[in-house]
This record gives sequence, C-alpha cells and structure tokens, in this order.
Amino acid sequence: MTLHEDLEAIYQDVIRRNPGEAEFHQAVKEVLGSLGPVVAKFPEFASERIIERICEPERQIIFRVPWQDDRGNVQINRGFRVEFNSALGPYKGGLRFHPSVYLGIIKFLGFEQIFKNSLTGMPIGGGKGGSDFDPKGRSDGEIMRFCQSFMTELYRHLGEYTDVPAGDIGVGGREIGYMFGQYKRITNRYEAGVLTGKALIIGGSKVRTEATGYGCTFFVNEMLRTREQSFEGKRVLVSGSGNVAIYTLEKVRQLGGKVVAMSDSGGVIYDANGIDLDLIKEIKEVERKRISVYAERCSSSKYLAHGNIWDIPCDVAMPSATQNEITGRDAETLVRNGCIAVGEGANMPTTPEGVEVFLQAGILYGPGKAANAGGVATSALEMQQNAQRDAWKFEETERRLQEIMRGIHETCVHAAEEFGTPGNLVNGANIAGFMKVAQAMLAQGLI
Ligand code: NDP
Ligand code: 2IT
Repeated sequence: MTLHEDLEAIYQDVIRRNPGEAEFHQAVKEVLGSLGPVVAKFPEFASERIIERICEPERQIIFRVPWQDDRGNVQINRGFRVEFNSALGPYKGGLRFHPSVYLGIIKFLGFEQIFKNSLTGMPIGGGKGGSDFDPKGRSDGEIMRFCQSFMTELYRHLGEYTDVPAGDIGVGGREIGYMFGQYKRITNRYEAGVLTGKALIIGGSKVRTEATGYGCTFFVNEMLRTREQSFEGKRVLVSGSGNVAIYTLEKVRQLGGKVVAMSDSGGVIYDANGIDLDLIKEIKEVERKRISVYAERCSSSKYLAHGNIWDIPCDVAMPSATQNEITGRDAETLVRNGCIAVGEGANMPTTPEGVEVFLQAGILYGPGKAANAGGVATSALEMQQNAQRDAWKFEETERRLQEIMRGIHETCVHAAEEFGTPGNLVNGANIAGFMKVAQAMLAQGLI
C-alpha cells in the first residue's frame, strides 16, 4: 500500500520512534492508508499535527509483577497499560494475558481501540494493557495471586473517570473478579465502574459475556443484508474457541447458520453437522480444556492437529482468535472456495496482504475495529448501568447492542461512500473513527 506523501513521512517517524514494534507499525499503516482524502479535505488536522499526536500514546506504564506459584517459587512477569487517547472519554480497553505480549502488541491493540471506541458512539477513549503471563495450566490460586499482584500496581492508574480496563485474551470474568476485589481492598472503594466484564453478582452487565461474538454476528448480518443475503443455511468457520468464538457460534446458530469448524493454537475441529454449542461450552468454559477434547466426545467430528481452518470450504469466515491469523494465501484460499463474507471478531486477524485480497475480490469484509466493537460497546453500557446503580434486562441490553452494531455498519458504509471508496469498510471504519477523535482533540486545544 502506498501512502499519501505527508502520511508516509508520519509513518516513517512512527517506525523510527517505536523500533521493533511490528504489530504497532502495521496497525498505524492501515489507518494512515485510509486518511489521504481526509487530510486533503481538512488542512487543520495537518497544521495542528493531529495525526502525529494520535500516534503517540498519552501515557505508557510498564511494571514488574512478582507472584508466588503453587510450589512456592517466585515468578516475575511484566505488566503493561498504554493509555493511548482520552479525547472522547476515559481510557477504555481490555487486558491481555498471553506469553506473546510485549509493548508492540499492547500498542497495536490500544491504537485500534481509539477508533473502535469512537465508532461505538459512546463516550470512551482508547487504551489497552496486559502481561506476558501465561495462564495455561495455572491453578485457580495462581491466577488469583497473579491478578492481585498485577492490580497492586495498576490500581493507582485507574478510576471510573480515568481508565477502565476489561478482558481480552486470557482475561475473562474470573480474572476481572479477582482484580476488582484487589482494587476495592486497596482503595476502600466499591467503585463498580472501574472495570467492566464483571460477573453479574458484582455489578456486571447482562450480555457483556456474549457481546463481542453476538455483535460481530450482527455486523456480518448487516453486511449480508446489503446483498439480499442472510445467515440462513450458510457454512461458517469460526477460528479460536474462547469467549468471542463461542458466542459467535451461539448467535450464528440462532440466525440459521451452521458453524462447521473451530480451532485453538493446537488444531482444528471439523463437524459437517455443525459444532455442538453445549458441548463446546462445557469443555471450554466449565472444564477449561483444549478443543481436541471435543473430537474425543463427539463422534461426528474430526480433530485436525496443526490443521489450517481456512483450508475448509465455507460461505462466511469469522476469525476470532488472534492477530495475523489469515495470511494472503489463506485469504486467496477462502475466496477461491467461495467465501462471500468475512467478519473479524479478533483484532487485526488479517495480514495486509490478506486484506488486499478480500478488497480486490469485492467480498463483504468487516474489519475488526468495526465488527468486534460490540464487546467494548456493551462495556460502555455496563459503565452506564454502574453509574445509575441499575441493572437492565437481557433483552433490552441485547436490543441496544444490535442497534449499536447496525449504527456502526451504517456509519462505515456512509464514510466509505463520502470519501470515494464505496463498499470499502476498511476506509469507512478508519475515517469515521478518526473524524470524531480528531474533532474532539481540536476542541480541547493543544494537550
Ligand atoms: P480467549 O482467551 O477467550 O480465547 C482466545 C482463543 O484464541 C483461544 O481459543 C486461543 O487458543 C486462541 N488463540 C489465542 N492466541 C492465539 C495464538 N497466538 N495462536 C493461535 N490461537 C490463539 O480470548 P477472546 O475470545 O476474548 O479474544 C479473541 C480475540 O478477540 C482476540 O483477538 C481479542 O483481542 C479479540 N476481542 C475480544 C473481545 C472481548 O470482549 N473478549 C472484544 C473485541 C475483540 P489457545 O487456548 O490454544 O491459546
Ligand atoms: O478489543 C476489545 O475491544 C476488547 N477486548 C474489549 C474492551 C472492553 O473494554 O470491553
């Protein structure tokens, strides 16, 4: 992708100032790739150096997380919180616990989060955090001690009006609960709105657990509707088998589609009859086991160790595991096999080469910052309920989520059209997300 001349200079500066952070460079390049027509139309963004400011996090926190494992050994991990942009509201974004986490991952996620949160239309800024801690194989006690140590440093940077974390890979309701308990203990404040993704009993919102997967499915449904299509009878691939993947499966089924394959980092399960939702929930949410166990218990399914899920023919692909999981070659395979729509539940799951293949082929392509925004949008609904000391019903909350996803899709479609690339939702999402943040920054002066 070639960038507009001024944007290329900004991009080169980002590379120079952030060496070795490949994922962050990739995320920045993708957004800058959409902004050529915007800087041409709004010269004040250049004179006020809005884009350079957006590319520089407002604050970056890196800290030591010491904890004791079950054998009495001392363990040391590294914790991160990147408070990227607060033009639209308090920093908001998840925490990722995964051994691959380093500053470049947290910065790519935090950067994406700015535009995603802007697209939701809710008053939330962008941030992200996490640790290189690997939760796999750790006992409940170890997870709790790690979360408590992590929060013992992080708490001083948080607050319902300052910075509000939630979950991401490796962080779900259990971890949020342990962190919330430690925050309350240190601060002596029952400040429900300081974390989202809480269990219902401690101020969580109905539908937050389901929200990212449901939202992504709603988004794909909106895309399909533009071509007089629906999920009815469609074969769907959903990579991953975590929170986003499971609730994508649930909603796709409700809308008449059939998820024929899922995966984890070890392999792929395939079931032409459609994956059994209850069995997946039991194995992943209750027993916390690997997806290979599914094939042991379900005779109509096959386990493909180290298999590539994107080799399986499908109508719709919903990557819901991790970044760069669809390569250019995978994208070509999907298109060749007749895939008509891709909705990204994960953050940046498609490489730049893959994105190019989808756009060139003219298939429906919903980029992560639009398609997976339902999770953070429902987090913002959780913050609203906490502020009101209220708890809404499931149906009402889901209705709001669906409305928000419809709105995001419409916003992206309009922005893509207005700036000369109809149907290109990458440009639509980047431009619409950027415009609100840029205007809010201008309104607040040079800060
Ligand atoms: P979970 O931890 O619940 O599940 C992650 C799943 O992805 C697991 O099946 C995991 O397999 C797989 N996975 C993770 N890393 C890798 C890797 N490096 N290679 C192969 N497989 C991998 O996380 P979530 O479902 O919450 O998150 C999934 C994606 O969705 C992430 O990209 C996240 O950023 C994004 N997202 C999440 C939101 C949320 O609300 N939770 C909101 C918006 C986006 P294994 O167990 O083998 O590691
Ligand atoms: O990537 C994401 O949007 C999330 N992990 C959810 C963030 C949130 O604050 O709910």
